[in-house]
Amino acid sequence: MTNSDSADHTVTGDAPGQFDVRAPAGQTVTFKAPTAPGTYPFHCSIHPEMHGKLIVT
Ligand SMILES: [Cu+2]
Repeated sequence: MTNSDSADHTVTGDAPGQFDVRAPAGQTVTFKAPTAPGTYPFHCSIHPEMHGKLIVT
């Protein structure tokens, strides 16, 4: 994934141990996503008000 923002962010699964990757500002990083189909809510550990959903199909 690419962080196009000017601030660092993380993609951290809401459930402990799912996935947690730090994406520095302006950089592209990879992480190991869950393989089981489903919807995985995540947040940014730097900015806890930021939320998203990773959908594995
Ligand atoms: Cu953030």
